[in-house]
Amino acid sequence: MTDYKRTLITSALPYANGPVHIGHLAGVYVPADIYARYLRLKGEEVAFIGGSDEHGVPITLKAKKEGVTPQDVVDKYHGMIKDSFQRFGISFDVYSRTSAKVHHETASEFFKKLYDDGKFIEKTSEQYYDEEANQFLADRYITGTCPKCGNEKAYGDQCESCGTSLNATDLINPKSVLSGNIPVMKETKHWYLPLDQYEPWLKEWILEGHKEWKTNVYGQCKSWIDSGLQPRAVTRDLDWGVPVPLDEAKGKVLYVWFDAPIGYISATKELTPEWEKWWKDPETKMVHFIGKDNIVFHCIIFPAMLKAEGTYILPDNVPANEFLNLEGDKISTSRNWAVWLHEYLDEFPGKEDVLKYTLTANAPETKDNDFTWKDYQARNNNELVAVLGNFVNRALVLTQKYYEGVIPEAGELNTTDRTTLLEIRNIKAEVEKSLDNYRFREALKLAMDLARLGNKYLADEEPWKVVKTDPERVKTVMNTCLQITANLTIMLQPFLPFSMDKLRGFINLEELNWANLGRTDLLPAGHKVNTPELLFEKIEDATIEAQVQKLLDTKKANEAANAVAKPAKENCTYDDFQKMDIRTGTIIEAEKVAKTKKLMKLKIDTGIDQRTVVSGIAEYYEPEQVIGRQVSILVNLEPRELRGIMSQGMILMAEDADGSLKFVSPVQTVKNGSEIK
Ligand code: B3M
Ligand code: ZN
Repeated sequence: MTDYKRTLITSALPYANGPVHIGHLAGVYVPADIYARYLRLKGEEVAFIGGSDEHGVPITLKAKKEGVTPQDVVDKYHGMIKDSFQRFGISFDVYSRTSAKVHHETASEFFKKLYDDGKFIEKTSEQYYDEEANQFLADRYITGTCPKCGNEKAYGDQCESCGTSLNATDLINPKSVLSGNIPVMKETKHWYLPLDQYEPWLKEWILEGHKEWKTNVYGQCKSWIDSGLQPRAVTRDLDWGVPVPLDEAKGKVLYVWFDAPIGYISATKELTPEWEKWWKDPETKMVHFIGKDNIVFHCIIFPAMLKAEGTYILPDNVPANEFLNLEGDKISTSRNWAVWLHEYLDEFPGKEDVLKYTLTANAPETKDNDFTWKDYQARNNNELVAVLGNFVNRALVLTQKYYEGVIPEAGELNTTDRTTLLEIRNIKAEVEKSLDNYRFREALKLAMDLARLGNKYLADEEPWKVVKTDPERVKTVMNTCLQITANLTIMLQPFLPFSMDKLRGFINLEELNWANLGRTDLLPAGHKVNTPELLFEKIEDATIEAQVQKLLDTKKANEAANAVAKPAKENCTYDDFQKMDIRTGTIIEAEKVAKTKKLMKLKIDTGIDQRTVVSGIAEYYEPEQVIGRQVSILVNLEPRELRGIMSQGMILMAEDADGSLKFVSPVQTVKNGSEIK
């Protein structure tokens, strides 16, 4: 494992067309950060690379929709993403962006080298073209009906309803997103990376050479390779991206998935002039942290690009994660179904580690997993507070109480003390094994075992009782507890960096590297510790309920937005309609009907008379909001008694998608009693 000199850790570059959410964090950034922190703690040389992916069609579409430039869109979200990562404590060594000059140059040179070396094939093909917009239509610029499931809003590259990946020409009734017109076919030339030529090499390199990759990753690679690889176009007809550096390629840019992974290289250049040692020295170990939808790009296409270039190293591992769902539903930016990092940071100040902890404990490492606010609360209250926080708090409070914060001599250890302390080394070895194999949730669980061990030891030894009979023994017990506490600050540092910084503050300990883990003399006798504060606080039900309510509101808003109108009723004759006498009238008095939730008693000036109508609007309006309002009223409806009140007629209301009622009123005031026909 460690015949490497240094580790290059890359994390997928998030698209700068929206903020990051817990799905991104759990899948990519939290595990990558743990890994980077762990290796640094071991004294290894690490470069942890991040940045925003600022190209691609969704960004241009968003810009169009908002009436701004693509650069405006990426400036906004890059700033936002970078800031929230920083606040959350993702310890990038560099966080760059693909609209940076260094990236345009790097990607451009990379393409040129492959071009000059004859690594591409050129192909002219027919693609959809919008004659009104004078533009070739990239996949996302075309919508139409999915041939598989009939969804009418499928994109030219994918149907988001059934998940099928499509070619634009597969769509039934294709339409240009730009003009709404039916696109025509027109010839265009593009450059392709002939992946088929790399098939034998990929088979050897992945299927034979990397059997240790995670099952989900290896399996996806195998199925791609087994189903036969095709040449992939690496250029597009688009005006946003890295221009293709060829005279004959005016108006074309590099395909976003060609330039984005090169972004890792550009970011490294931004980090250090010695970037080449990170990318070209075989003694560098490269690891890509990504989500499962990016596997093919990082395991097949990017390696083929690097191989074609010829001077670069290849990834040693690609520990891709599955997806995190939220309260049982797929996270979705467009449906606003997410916990957004920037909102979390604002709403839960000082609780960065709680989210890291929950996302790691529940990481979608081998299968899709679910984030629920209840689980978040339980992890905090039952694990961080009740186990870890409780242990260190008791250890430190007792040290204050018995020794005014001065660590007592260890004295003579008995077998329990010795086995307890020895266990630190065993746990350390287990945690290392898990981390070295990218099993972060297992590693965290093991690391927390040290806190559990401490708790159990303290509960078994009961120093608060023994102190009355054998104060010498209590010194040994407390010394042991404090050594465990000191070890916890090292072992949990990669997972809970903010909290361990805080804990080290409590015990006046500097940051120690991983090699010190297992030592039982980290805090020498005579060393003074401080009065502790709480390391973690209990999260109350009300806090969780508020978050759940926020999600329920989102769901309701989505349902309302998606609701389809009911089909029309059976036909009626004109005579049927003529029977109804609908007039305009003005509400002149209003009061809620006592002991009902829905009913309001209204007095209406109908132009014919003044009459009483009982209407079911009280859930949506207050009486003072409706007095003076002109409404439509069916005046010849058979009078009927409601709650002892004679109701003479009916006010017409429109029922909105969420079930709420809105008045049907003339746009301009008319004379009361005007017929509606
Ligand atoms: N921006 C896709 C994504 O966020 C893409 C990753 C690029 S990594 C080089 O899923
Ligand atoms: Zn479909």
